[in-house]
Amino acid sequence: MIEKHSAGIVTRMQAGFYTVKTENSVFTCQLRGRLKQHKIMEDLVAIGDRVLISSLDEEQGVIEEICERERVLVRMAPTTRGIYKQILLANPDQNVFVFACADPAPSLRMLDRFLVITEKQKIDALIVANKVDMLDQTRAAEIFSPYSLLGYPVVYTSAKENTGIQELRICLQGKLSAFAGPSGVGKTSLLNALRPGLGLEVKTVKESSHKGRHTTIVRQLFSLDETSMVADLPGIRQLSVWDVEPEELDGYFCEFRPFVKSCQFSDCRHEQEPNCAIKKAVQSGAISAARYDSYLRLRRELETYQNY
Ligand SMILES: Nc1nc2c(ncn2[C@@H]2O[C@H](COP(=O)(O)OP(=O)(O)OP(=O)(O)O)[C@@H](O)[C@H]2O)c(=O)[nH]1
Ligand SMILES: [Mg+2]
Ligand SMILES: [Zn+2]
Repeated sequence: MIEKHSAGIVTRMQAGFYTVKTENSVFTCQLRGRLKQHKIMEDLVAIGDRVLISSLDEEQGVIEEICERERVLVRMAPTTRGIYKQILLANPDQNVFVFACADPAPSLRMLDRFLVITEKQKIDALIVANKVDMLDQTRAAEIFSPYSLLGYPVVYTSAKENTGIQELRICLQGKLSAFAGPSGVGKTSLLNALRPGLGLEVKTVKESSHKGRHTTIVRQLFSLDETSMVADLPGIRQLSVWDVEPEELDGYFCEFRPFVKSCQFSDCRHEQEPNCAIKKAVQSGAISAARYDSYLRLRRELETYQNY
């Protein structure tokens, strides 16, 4: 008997079942037992993974192989049993970090952490400033334009009033993108605006926080057209980075890089050391105080992990 395996991509996962889209069909799959044996502290399969499946019938199959990942959007997730490597999306071409201009107020510290992850993994980043209808344009630009100056593209949108949607659509074309960000910023609403008729559930920030849970709870990939796919991810409350050493952190704050080599000490932590070029750059305004603060906080957090 010839075993017939077909290639596909994981588009959804829930409670041990994976939806796999092959060239001509869609299968609900479970994981072959032997694949479950290793790596208990990380996701074995993630959406975006390319897999080989064998079909049991027209609709059901078994995942036999997981192809090596080119890139990952990954975070360190706190669990009661310790730290866990959570793969938010496998093989993204681009990470889209969605924040609201207001309601909830943008957490730039979280954005800075997302940017560290994307720099470490060498994945292109796009920042979406949604809910522009809630703030005047000048104020929105004050918040987000420092990131354009750092070289990260920013798109201003309102899912509610349909502004900036076409511009965003163009940025997503031909790519597999992750929509990541806090809860309630409008990730799912943007998807609904990008693909009218999708009709995904959204809830007001109040409704969802009353229930103490997020509206989107399943990670899932959606096609916008033949070549463009977006992963709608559940909102993130707190973001910790995976596999970043404290010593390498300054390399992932892109505007720090040109200064780092001018510090007196090669292992400068940019905190209390004399003749620190980073601190001088903060004083002169070449590096913003907010970004420096994000760096310091994350650096201290990473140093505490080292003691585990
Ligand atoms: N004023 C305004 N409200 C918006 C906009 N986009 C989304 N909302 C509202 O914000 C709330 C949250 O939207 P969602 O799309 O569910 O947010 P989400 O980021 O997907 O949230 P999670 O799934 O919990 O991560 C809903 O009440 C939306 O109607 C916008 O551009 N302007
Ligand atoms: Mg959502
Ligand atoms: Zn220094």
